[in-house]
Amino acid sequence: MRRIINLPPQGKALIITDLHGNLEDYQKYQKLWDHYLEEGHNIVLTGDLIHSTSPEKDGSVDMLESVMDYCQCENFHFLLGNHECCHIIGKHIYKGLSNQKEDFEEQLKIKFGYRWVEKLDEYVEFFKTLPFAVKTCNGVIISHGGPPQDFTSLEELECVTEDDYIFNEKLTGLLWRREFQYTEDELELFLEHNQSRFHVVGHSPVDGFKVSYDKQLILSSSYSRGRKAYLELDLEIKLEKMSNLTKLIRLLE
Ligand SMILES: [Mn+2]
Repeated sequence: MRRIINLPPQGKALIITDLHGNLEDYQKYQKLWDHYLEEGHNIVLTGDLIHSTSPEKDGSVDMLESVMDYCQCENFHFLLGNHECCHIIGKHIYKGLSNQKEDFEEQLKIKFGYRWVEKLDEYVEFFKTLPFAVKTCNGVIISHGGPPQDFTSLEELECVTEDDYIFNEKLTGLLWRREFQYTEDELELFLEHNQSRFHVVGHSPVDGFKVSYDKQLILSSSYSRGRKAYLELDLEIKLEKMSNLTKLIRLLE
Protein backbone atom coordinates (compact mmCIF):
# COMPACT_ATOMS: atom_id res chain seq x y z
CA MET A 1 0.00 0.00 0.00
CA ARG A 2 1.15 3.52 -0.77
CA ARG A 3 1.13 6.19 1.96
CA ILE A 4 2.00 9.16 -0.24
CA ILE A 5 -0.04 9.16 -3.44
CA ASN A 6 1.26 10.91 -6.55
CA LEU A 7 -1.52 12.01 -8.87
CA PRO A 8 -1.04 11.92 -12.64
CA PRO A 9 -0.51 15.23 -14.48
CA GLN A 10 -3.84 14.90 -16.31
CA GLY A 11 -7.42 15.70 -15.47
CA LYS A 12 -8.79 17.03 -12.23
CA ALA A 13 -8.92 16.13 -8.57
CA LEU A 14 -11.90 16.86 -6.38
CA ILE A 15 -10.70 17.66 -2.85
CA ILE A 16 -13.30 17.23 -0.10
CA THR A 17 -12.58 17.63 3.63
CA ASP A 18 -14.12 16.75 7.03
CA LEU A 19 -17.55 15.25 6.31
CA HIS A 20 -17.86 14.23 9.98
CA GLY A 21 -20.82 11.89 9.68
CA ASN A 22 -23.01 14.30 7.71
CA LEU A 23 -24.90 11.89 5.46
CA GLU A 24 -26.85 14.60 3.66
CA ASP A 25 -23.69 16.39 2.55
CA TYR A 26 -22.03 13.05 1.81
CA GLN A 27 -24.79 12.20 -0.65
CA LYS A 28 -24.48 15.57 -2.38
CA TYR A 29 -20.73 15.11 -2.79
CA GLN A 30 -21.24 11.51 -3.83
CA LYS A 31 -23.35 12.60 -6.81
CA LEU A 32 -20.58 14.98 -7.78
CA TRP A 33 -17.73 12.50 -7.45
CA ASP A 34 -19.61 9.68 -9.24
CA HIS A 35 -19.67 11.97 -12.25
CA TYR A 36 -15.96 12.82 -11.87
CA LEU A 37 -14.94 9.18 -11.46
CA GLU A 38 -16.82 8.28 -14.62
CA GLU A 39 -14.73 10.82 -16.50
CA GLY A 40 -11.49 9.39 -15.10
CA HIS A 41 -10.73 12.18 -12.61
CA ASN A 42 -9.42 11.69 -9.06
CA ILE A 43 -11.25 12.11 -5.76
CA VAL A 44 -9.45 12.96 -2.52
CA LEU A 45 -11.25 12.83 0.84
CA THR A 46 -8.88 14.32 3.40
CA GLY A 47 -10.02 12.31 6.43
CA ASP A 48 -12.40 12.87 9.37
CA LEU A 49 -15.19 11.15 7.50
CA ILE A 50 -16.59 9.86 10.79
CA HIS A 51 -17.75 11.33 14.15
CA SER A 52 -20.65 13.75 14.05
CA THR A 53 -21.29 16.47 16.59
CA SER A 54 -24.93 15.40 16.71
CA PRO A 55 -24.91 11.65 17.52
CA GLU A 56 -28.68 11.33 16.91
CA LYS A 57 -28.16 11.93 13.17
CA ASP A 58 -24.68 10.55 12.72
CA GLY A 59 -24.25 8.86 9.35
CA SER A 60 -20.66 7.77 10.05
CA VAL A 61 -21.18 4.02 9.75
CA ASP A 62 -23.15 4.12 6.49
CA MET A 63 -20.67 6.60 5.02
CA LEU A 64 -17.73 4.45 6.05
CA GLU A 65 -19.25 1.34 4.47
CA SER A 66 -19.80 3.31 1.27
CA VAL A 67 -16.28 4.81 1.22
CA MET A 68 -14.73 1.38 1.75
CA ASP A 69 -16.37 0.33 -1.51
CA TYR A 70 -15.19 3.46 -3.32
CA CYS A 71 -11.62 2.81 -2.15
CA GLN A 72 -11.55 -0.23 -4.45
CA CYS A 73 -11.38 2.28 -7.27
CA GLU A 74 -7.81 3.40 -7.98
CA ASN A 75 -8.83 7.02 -8.54
CA PHE A 76 -10.47 7.35 -5.14
CA HIS A 77 -8.19 8.36 -2.26
CA PHE A 78 -9.33 8.48 1.34
CA LEU A 79 -6.67 9.98 3.61
CA LEU A 80 -6.33 9.23 7.30
CA GLY A 81 -7.73 11.91 9.63
CA ASN A 82 -7.14 12.25 13.37
CA HIS A 83 -10.67 10.98 14.07
CA GLU A 84 -10.05 7.72 12.20
CA CYS A 85 -6.64 7.48 13.84
CA CYS A 86 -8.21 7.56 17.32
CA HIS A 87 -9.70 4.15 16.66
CA ILE A 88 -6.31 2.78 15.62
CA ILE A 89 -4.55 4.00 18.76
CA GLY A 90 -7.50 3.66 21.17
CA LYS A 91 -7.45 7.35 22.04
CA HIS A 92 -10.52 9.13 23.35
CA ILE A 93 -11.51 12.23 21.43
CA TYR A 94 -14.02 14.81 22.56
CA LYS A 95 -16.24 17.38 20.91
CA GLY A 96 -17.79 19.38 23.70
CA LEU A 97 -18.86 16.84 26.29
CA SER A 98 -19.31 13.88 24.01
CA ASN A 99 -16.66 11.21 23.69
CA GLN A 100 -16.74 10.61 19.96
CA LYS A 101 -14.77 7.39 20.01
CA GLU A 102 -17.25 5.86 22.45
CA ASP A 103 -20.25 7.31 20.59
CA PHE A 104 -19.02 5.59 17.44
CA GLU A 105 -18.65 2.28 19.29
CA GLU A 106 -22.19 2.69 20.68
CA GLN A 107 -23.50 3.05 17.16
CA LEU A 108 -21.74 -0.14 16.14
CA LYS A 109 -23.38 -1.98 19.04
CA ILE A 110 -26.83 -0.76 17.97
CA LYS A 111 -26.23 -1.54 14.33
CA PHE A 112 -24.40 -4.85 14.51
CA GLY A 113 -25.31 -6.31 17.94
CA TYR A 114 -22.87 -8.94 19.20
CA ARG A 115 -20.86 -8.60 15.96
CA TRP A 116 -19.87 -5.02 16.80
CA VAL A 117 -16.30 -5.86 17.91
CA GLU A 118 -15.72 -7.75 14.70
CA LYS A 119 -16.97 -4.73 12.74
CA LEU A 120 -14.78 -2.35 14.73
CA ASP A 121 -11.75 -4.56 14.03
CA GLU A 122 -12.61 -4.52 10.35
CA TYR A 123 -12.78 -0.71 10.35
CA VAL A 124 -9.54 -0.36 12.30
CA GLU A 125 -7.77 -2.67 9.84
CA PHE A 126 -9.14 -0.51 7.03
CA PHE A 127 -7.94 2.70 8.73
CA LYS A 128 -4.46 1.19 8.99
CA THR A 129 -4.29 0.92 5.21
CA LEU A 130 -5.11 4.59 4.56
CA PRO A 131 -2.62 6.94 2.88
CA PHE A 132 -1.43 10.14 4.60
CA ALA A 133 -0.96 12.60 1.78
CA VAL A 134 -1.52 13.22 -1.92
CA LYS A 135 0.90 15.14 -4.15
CA THR A 136 0.18 16.65 -7.54
CA CYS A 137 2.59 17.34 -10.41
CA ASN A 138 1.68 21.03 -10.30
CA GLY A 139 2.96 21.50 -6.78
CA VAL A 140 0.14 20.81 -4.34
CA ILE A 141 0.42 18.59 -1.29
CA ILE A 142 -2.82 17.55 0.37
CA SER A 143 -3.19 16.11 3.88
CA HIS A 144 -5.60 16.12 6.79
CA GLY A 145 -3.72 18.73 8.80
CA GLY A 146 -0.20 19.90 9.48
CA PRO A 147 2.47 20.79 8.57
CA PRO A 148 4.38 18.64 11.07
CA GLN A 149 7.16 20.09 13.11
CA ASP A 150 10.15 18.45 11.48
CA PHE A 151 10.88 19.25 7.93
CA THR A 152 12.21 16.25 6.12
CA SER A 153 10.38 14.64 3.24
CA LEU A 154 7.21 12.69 3.92
CA GLU A 155 8.44 9.83 1.73
CA GLU A 156 9.85 8.09 4.80
CA LEU A 157 6.28 7.61 6.04
CA GLU A 158 5.96 4.93 3.35
CA CYS A 159 7.06 2.36 5.95
CA VAL A 160 5.13 3.17 9.11
CA THR A 161 4.81 0.67 11.92
CA GLU A 162 1.93 0.31 14.36
CA ASP A 163 3.82 2.46 16.91
CA ASP A 164 4.17 5.32 14.47
CA TYR A 165 0.48 6.18 14.82
CA ILE A 166 1.28 7.21 18.40
CA PHE A 167 4.95 8.10 18.47
CA ASN A 168 5.98 9.36 15.04
CA GLU A 169 5.89 13.15 15.39
CA LYS A 170 5.81 13.69 11.68
CA LEU A 171 2.71 11.55 11.28
CA THR A 172 0.92 12.90 14.35
CA GLY A 173 1.82 16.44 13.24
CA LEU A 174 0.25 15.77 9.86
CA LEU A 175 -2.95 14.54 11.51
CA TRP A 176 -3.30 16.87 14.49
CA ARG A 177 -1.52 20.19 13.96
CA ARG A 178 -3.64 23.10 12.88
CA GLU A 179 -3.51 26.81 12.22
CA PHE A 180 -1.74 28.82 14.95
CA GLN A 181 0.28 25.73 15.91
CA TYR A 182 2.86 26.11 13.17
CA THR A 183 4.95 29.02 11.96
CA GLU A 184 5.33 30.40 8.47
CA ASP A 185 8.90 29.04 8.38
CA GLU A 186 7.69 25.56 9.26
CA LEU A 187 5.16 25.69 6.44
CA GLU A 188 7.78 26.94 3.95
CA LEU A 189 10.25 24.22 4.89
CA PHE A 190 7.59 21.53 4.74
CA LEU A 191 6.67 22.61 1.21
CA GLU A 192 10.29 22.89 0.14
CA HIS A 193 11.19 19.42 1.39
CA ASN A 194 8.21 17.95 -0.40
CA GLN A 195 8.84 19.82 -3.67
CA SER A 196 5.47 21.51 -3.40
CA ARG A 197 4.27 25.07 -3.60
CA PHE A 198 0.94 24.86 -1.79
CA HIS A 199 -0.54 22.85 1.06
CA VAL A 200 -4.26 21.98 1.13
CA VAL A 201 -5.77 20.74 4.41
CA GLY A 202 -9.07 20.30 6.25
CA HIS A 203 -9.12 19.68 10.03
CA SER A 204 -9.81 23.25 11.25
CA PRO A 205 -13.41 24.38 10.74
CA VAL A 206 -13.46 27.66 8.79
CA ASP A 207 -16.09 29.60 6.86
CA GLY A 208 -15.70 27.53 3.69
CA PHE A 209 -12.05 28.29 3.15
CA LYS A 210 -9.20 30.29 4.56
CA VAL A 211 -5.70 31.06 3.35
CA SER A 212 -2.85 30.82 5.82
CA TYR A 213 0.55 32.45 5.16
CA ASP A 214 -0.37 32.65 1.47
CA LYS A 215 0.76 29.02 1.06
CA GLN A 216 -1.80 26.90 2.86
CA LEU A 217 -5.45 26.58 1.89
CA ILE A 218 -7.74 25.38 4.68
CA LEU A 219 -11.02 23.95 3.35
CA SER A 220 -14.20 23.02 5.24
CA SER A 221 -16.46 20.95 3.01
CA SER A 222 -19.16 20.10 5.56
CA TYR A 223 -18.29 20.64 9.22
CA SER A 224 -17.60 24.36 8.99
CA ARG A 225 -18.08 27.82 10.45
CA GLY A 226 -20.52 28.80 7.68
CA ARG A 227 -20.00 28.03 4.01
CA LYS A 228 -19.08 24.56 2.74
CA ALA A 229 -16.35 24.52 0.15
CA TYR A 230 -14.43 21.99 -1.91
CA LEU A 231 -11.67 22.27 -4.46
CA GLU A 232 -11.91 21.32 -8.10
CA LEU A 233 -8.17 21.09 -8.61
CA ASP A 234 -7.00 21.21 -12.21
CA LEU A 235 -3.91 18.98 -12.41
CA GLU A 236 -2.78 20.39 -15.75
CA ILE A 237 -2.47 24.12 -15.09
CA LYS A 238 0.48 26.04 -13.69
CA LEU A 239 -0.11 27.19 -10.13
CA GLU A 240 2.07 30.17 -9.37
CA LYS A 241 0.16 32.09 -6.78
CA MET A 242 -2.51 31.33 -4.21
CA SER A 243 -5.16 33.07 -6.30
CA ASN A 244 -4.63 30.43 -9.03
CA LEU A 245 -5.74 27.89 -6.43
CA THR A 246 -8.53 29.84 -4.71
CA LYS A 247 -10.12 30.35 -8.13
CA LEU A 248 -10.78 26.60 -8.18
CA ILE A 249 -12.79 26.63 -4.94
CA ARG A 250 -16.45 25.68 -5.32
CA LEU A 251 -19.26 26.01 -2.79
CA LEU A 252 -21.60 23.14 -1.97
CA GLU A 253 -25.09 24.02 -3.19
MN1 LIG B 1 -9.40 16.65 12.16
